[in-house]
Amino acid sequence: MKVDRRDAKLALAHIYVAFTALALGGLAGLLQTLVRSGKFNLPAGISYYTILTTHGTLLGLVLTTFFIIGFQFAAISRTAGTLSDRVRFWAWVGFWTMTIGTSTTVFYILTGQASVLYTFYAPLQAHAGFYIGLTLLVVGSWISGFATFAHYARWKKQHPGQASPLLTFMSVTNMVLWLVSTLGVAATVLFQLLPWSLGIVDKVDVLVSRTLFWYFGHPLVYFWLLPAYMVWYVAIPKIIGGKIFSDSLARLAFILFLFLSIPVGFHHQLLEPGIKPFWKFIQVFLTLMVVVPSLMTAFAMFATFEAYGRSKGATGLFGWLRKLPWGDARFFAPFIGMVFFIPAGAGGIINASHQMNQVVHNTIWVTGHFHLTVATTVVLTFFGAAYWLIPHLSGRVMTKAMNRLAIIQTVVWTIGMLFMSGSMHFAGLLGAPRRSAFSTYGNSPQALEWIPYQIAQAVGGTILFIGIILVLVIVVNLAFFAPKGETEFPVAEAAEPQERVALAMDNWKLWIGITVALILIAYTIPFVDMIQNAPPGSKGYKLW
Ligand code: HAS
Ligand code: CU
Repeated sequence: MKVDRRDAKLALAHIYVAFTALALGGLAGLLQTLVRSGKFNLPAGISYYTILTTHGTLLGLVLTTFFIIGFQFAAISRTAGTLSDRVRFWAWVGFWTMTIGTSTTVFYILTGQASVLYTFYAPLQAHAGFYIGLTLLVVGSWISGFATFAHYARWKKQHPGQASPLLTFMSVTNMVLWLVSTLGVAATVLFQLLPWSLGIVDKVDVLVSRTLFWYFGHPLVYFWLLPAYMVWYVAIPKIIGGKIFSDSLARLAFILFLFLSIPVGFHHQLLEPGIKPFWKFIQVFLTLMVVVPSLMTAFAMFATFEAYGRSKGATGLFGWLRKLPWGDARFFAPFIGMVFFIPAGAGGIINASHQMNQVVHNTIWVTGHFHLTVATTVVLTFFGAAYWLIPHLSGRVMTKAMNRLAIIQTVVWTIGMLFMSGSMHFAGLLGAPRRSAFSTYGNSPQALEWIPYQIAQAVGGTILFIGIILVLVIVVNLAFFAPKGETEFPVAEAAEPQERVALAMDNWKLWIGITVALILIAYTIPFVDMIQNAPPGSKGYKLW
């Protein structure tokens, strides 16, 4: 099926911004690992924290949000029909709002006025322009969210009694998750951080602002993960020539993410005072529940691969592995992402276990954890998707040479990340802090133990930077230079379509109702506690 040119342009615009962010953010990442190796100093008095904020914001918040929204517009256009002119118009308004917001934020970061890292924890205080830019980024994404809902509503109206297409259902779920969770970050920015940075108030309640941040910060990581799961559930089976193991299981997993992603933010605050252990316990329990839909996904992936392999005559426990299309980068890159998610998820469960969190919290172990989850599982899946999505949108085809380069890119990424994330995990267990520049802490024996691992991180970071250059070469080729032709947006069929179950799952009132109820249970009492027992608040600090 040919894509509508106007929809293609919309999705491509998002993807161009995403990969521009990858280029700049990746360079910042390289510089950071070099600084932390102790062998390199930044020129011209540039602060390590400026570079760290650039890296985290551009890759964690900009690359992801733009790629995801671009991908989802392409996905709903592919599965629920060409966008209406009105939806497309609002989608462009969302795009430009996000882009202006991003440019504003990046300006204040690069000019050294907002070195507050991507989590912008109070009492670190950035220039107001940083928060205003972020607000525009979020507001723009809301506009895109409502454009997505409008497209879905139109499809439902035109197809009474039919279940929504799976990818459209998934995109809607992800945008509902995003809308409900960004309310937290919008609240802290608009009511706390912005007035405080403008000097309208001079004190900020740190615990309240961090709590509102993590109300958003955890679902944020699932907002990144769910589009990767869309690729795994829907595109990968088609690419290998198989079927979706179960359409209903996939929908159920997504709904469980909607329920359980938000009421778990305290697992980032386990070591913060001011929250009663009981509420931390409740949220840790819910965190362990949100592991379930990922385990369901693992099960479904294994089932898809095995069913396909056996249909091709594979025998034995792992015979199906040999039947998979290893030479196809559209499969290989996401598959490596899946393999990495096994240790990454195990690390997450360690983090969530209260007692073990005391060992790893605020150490570079956590940085290792999220370089496996988001910077490998999610990002390799996005790269794998880009290898068909970009030519699909640009009206071109990927050549054999580019496919080979993409396989090499995946291998380079794997090696780089094994070095970098591996040594982060080890150094974290030895107590090396995260979020800090190079220091030997007065040649303390413990700090000297970390240095070999920091050098290994710089080796990994350098290899990863080569990986970034390779993927940028491929992306530019696919967008502008590859031979003209048609590339499909792969959408697999379900092995056993269950239309009635799927239709019953288009029940948004119930899903949003349960989501809100769980949030109220997990947050109301501890939040009221925080407000009632609030300390006097803190003035702002600029420590860089
Ligand atoms: Fe996390 C911190 C707990 C998942 C990202 N996490 C972070 C931070 C980020 C992040 C960015 O409880 C740092 C935030 C900051 O700056 O402070 N995380 C979890 C748990 C999970 C989890 C329980 N995290 C993610 C994902 C992320 C992400 C996904 C991004 C995309 N995380 C934590 C906690 C902290 C934390 C604490 C705070 C730490 C602290 O103290 O600060 C779970 O959702 C993980 C479940 C996943 C699985 C894996 C299932 C495996 C699958 C693959 C199947 C493979 C196949 C191929 C089929 C159980 C689906 C196999 C083929 C073969 C041949 C083998
Ligand atoms: Cu989390």
